Amino acid sequence: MTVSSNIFDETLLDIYAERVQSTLNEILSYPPQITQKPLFEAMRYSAFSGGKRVRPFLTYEFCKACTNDSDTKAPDYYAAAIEMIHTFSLIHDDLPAMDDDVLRRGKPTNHVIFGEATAILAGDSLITSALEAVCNNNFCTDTQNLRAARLICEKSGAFGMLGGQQIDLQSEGVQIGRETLNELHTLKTGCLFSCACMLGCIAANADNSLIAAAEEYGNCLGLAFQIKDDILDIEGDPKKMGKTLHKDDISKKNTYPLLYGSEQSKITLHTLTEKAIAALDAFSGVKSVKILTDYANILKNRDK
Ligand code: GRG
Repeated sequence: MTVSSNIFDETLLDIYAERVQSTLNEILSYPPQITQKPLFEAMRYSAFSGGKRVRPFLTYEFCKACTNDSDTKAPDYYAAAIEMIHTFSLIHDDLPAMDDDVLRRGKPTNHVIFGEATAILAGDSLITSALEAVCNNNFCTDTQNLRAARLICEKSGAFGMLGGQQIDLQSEGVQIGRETLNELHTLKTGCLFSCACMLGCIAANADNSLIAAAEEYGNCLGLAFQIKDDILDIEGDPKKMGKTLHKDDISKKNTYPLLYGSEQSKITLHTLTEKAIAALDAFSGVKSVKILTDYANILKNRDK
C-alpha cells in the first residue's frame, strides 16, 4: 500500500496499522492441529486486541524519512517485532504479581482469559518470536538484522525497559527525586519508543547521525507519552482509556502529576514534545518528516 502524503491525515494511521496487522498475522500463524494451541491463541489475543500501534508507526515513518520510499518492505518485520515486545510487556505488566489488572484496551486481560501460567508463556513466546522475525527479515541484510536484534535486546532488557520496571517496583511508596523519576520513565517507556524509531533507520540503512537523532526523538516522545498517560490516569475517560483508572494514586506510584501536579506536568509534556520535534532537524530537507512533527503533537493531545 502506498503512503505518499506529506501532510498528516488519519488514514496514515490505518494504513500502517493494517500493514503491521498483516505481518503479525503471518508471524503468529500456526498449524491448526498443533498441541500447544492455547499458547498461540493467548499470543494472538493480545496482539490483536486493539492497540494503537504507536511504535510500528514510528518504525515505518523513520524508515520513510531515511529512504523516502514508503513501499519498501524492509521495516515490516521490525515494526511487528517492536509491537510484539510491547505486547509482551503489557501481558506481564497486568499479571497478579505486577499490576494485577483485569482490564486492558476495554477487554479482559490475558491472564483472566488464559490463566496466569499461559499468560506468562505467551509473553515469553512473543519475545522469542519477535527476535526470530527480525533474524528472518529477508528485506534487510544479516548485518542490519543483527543490529536490529541487538538493539531490541538492549532497549527491552535489564538496561532498558525491564530495568525501568524494576526501578518502578522498588520505588512504590517511596519518595523519589526528579532524576530517578526521569530514569524510571526513560527506561520503562522511552526505550521502546527510541528503539522503534531507530529500527526504522536501521531498516533504511541510514547513517549513525540519523540513528542518533531518531533515538533522541524517541526518548523525548516516550517520556512525553508516559507523562500524558499519567495525566490521563487522573483526568481521562475510563471508557476511552479501556482500563482501570486512578490506580497510580492508589498504589502510590511515582508519576509526574502525582509528584509535581497536573499543571507542571502539562508544561513538561509540552517541553518534551518540542524537544522531540527539534531532534528532527537532523532530517532537514526531508519532506515526510512533517508527519513525525505532527504525530508528536497528536500524541500530546490524545485522549486515550
Ligand atoms: C515486562 C512487566 C513488564 C513491564 C515492563 C512497559 C512496561 C514495563 C509495562 C507496561 C505498562 C505500562 C504502563 C507501560 C508504560 C508505557 C505505556 C503507557 C504503555 C501503553 O502503551 P500504548 O498506549 O498501549 O501504546 P496500546 O494499548 O495502545 O498498545
